Amino acid sequence: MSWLRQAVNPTSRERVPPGQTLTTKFPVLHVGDPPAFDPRTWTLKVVGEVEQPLTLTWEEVLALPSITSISDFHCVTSWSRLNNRWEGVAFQMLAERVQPKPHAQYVIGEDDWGYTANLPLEVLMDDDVLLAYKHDGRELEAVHGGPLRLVVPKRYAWKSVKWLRALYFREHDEPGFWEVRGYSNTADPWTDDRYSF
Ligand SMILES: Nc1nc2c(c(=O)[nH]1)N[C@H]1C(S)=C(S)[C@@H](COP(=O)(O)O)O[C@H]1N2
Ligand SMILES: [Mo]
Repeated sequence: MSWLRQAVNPTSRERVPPGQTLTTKFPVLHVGDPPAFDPRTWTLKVVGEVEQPLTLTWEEVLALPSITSISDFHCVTSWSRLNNRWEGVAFQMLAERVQPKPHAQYVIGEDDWGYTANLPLEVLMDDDVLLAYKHDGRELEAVHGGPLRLVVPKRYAWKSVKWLRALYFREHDEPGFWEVRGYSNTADPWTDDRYSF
């Protein structure tokens, strides 16, 4: 991999967690097929243990203030892609709108098909977490989760739900699609925290 080492600066090497290998490509990884997207009927539900539940249309999502965040992406199958430029809606801002109840400790993200991933609310409140509709300056492709995906850079990428349609705020934790299949609940790349057994 020496050619790749040369392509990145030393600081970048320090950004690769244990057991990960850098790629400059953008691999596509998911179960199933990208769902069809109809902007006239698509909605995003932000519901559960919140004071102000929200159902947003595609137009309403685009009308929200947007942020750009550059972050690294680590898949548990061992590839990492640095410096992804994500653009979309900050999770922090959405949380401010819906106002989580004090006992809301967890959030489950869900796609069109029922793929889910769970995270503590605290993890999602990081300022690099967003609901992205653009990647590296271009509209997010369907294969990468377009029209809208969750991006949680500090956790393995399976937590970054593509084709996001709902965020459920919960009092209790609820393991998601990969978590019930043996992947780690916490999924921290820096501690090589891949499996739960
Ligand atoms: N809805 C949904 N989101 C998903 C997945 C999936 O199967 N379905 N796979 C996850 C996994 S394992 C990874 S590594 C990333 C891959 O994102 P990418 O295909 O854009 O690289 O999406 C995550 N989000
Ligand atoms: Mo992954």
